[in-house]
Amino acid sequence: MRLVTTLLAALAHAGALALSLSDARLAAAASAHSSSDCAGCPEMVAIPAGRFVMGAAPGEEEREGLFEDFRRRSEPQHAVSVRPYWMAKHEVTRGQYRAFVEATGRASGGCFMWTGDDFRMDAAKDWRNPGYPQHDDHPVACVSWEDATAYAAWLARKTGKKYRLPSEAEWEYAARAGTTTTRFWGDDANAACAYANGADLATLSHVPRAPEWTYARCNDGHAYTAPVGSYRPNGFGLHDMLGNVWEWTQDCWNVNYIAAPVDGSAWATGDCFLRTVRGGSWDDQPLGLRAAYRVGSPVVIRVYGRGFRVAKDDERP
Ligand SMILES: [Ca+2]
Repeated sequence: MRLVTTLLAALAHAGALALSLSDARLAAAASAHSSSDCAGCPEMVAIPAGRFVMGAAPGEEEREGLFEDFRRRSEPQHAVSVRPYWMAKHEVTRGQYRAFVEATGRASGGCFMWTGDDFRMDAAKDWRNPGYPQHDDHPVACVSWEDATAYAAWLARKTGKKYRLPSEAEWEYAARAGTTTTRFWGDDANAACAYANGADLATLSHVPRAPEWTYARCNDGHAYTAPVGSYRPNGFGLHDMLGNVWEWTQDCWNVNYIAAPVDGSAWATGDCFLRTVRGGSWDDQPLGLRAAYRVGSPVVIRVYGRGFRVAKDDERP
């Protein structure tokens, strides 16, 4: 096992070197191939095919102070090959979600809110009012996996294109954008404020937290959600892959990566009442804003810091 881990670490290092040389080319290619399929549709970025190492590097979870019960869920690291696909440049906004609700009559109602010591359902909250100030250019929150999947299906019907949620592997490949560090900007959680909206000094002044709660020791300017695209993009030209809101993926929940798919497809077996969410949100500690971090959650649950972004099949010849 130690040898395998060492080999994977070496592979990750080699991959970082290879990809760092082509980051500029990849970013240029991505920006040259972004498009939108309709007025009001999400702007989509063409993500090139590639191979990457998925999962947390040995020692990362301990270094980040991840709670014991949550460790080993992003292991073992494993190489994954990904075909070309499209990924939304931004999280789906409240305005985009509103258009979907107005067109389809999609119901909503109730959202899990942080009360200071626990998450509790508040029947009066929903995506229109997640319990904190938002505008239509902020990411939609209080949407379940079922809501997110219905949005993608509506977009597919509307445009004739194959919209869907990203697989978990596609999500992490997009979030890393060729990097092998803990976060796409590096390992330093306290450098987050230029790149991601997480729990920071701004959040600390607005949201009640337990004394042991940690936060980025910088100010990102937003106590709650920020307008999408407020922070620097990653090497693929994608914004907010970490922070702002958690993002649903297609995959059924599995408690670790033993026997995980290695072709970039979604994991269709496991506990499919739970699906994987990624990226962390505006109220998450730095340990939650990591490329490798993953959580499973019931498909029907709406949470005040959780939204999504869409992906699309690449049907270009
Ligand atoms: Ca913040």
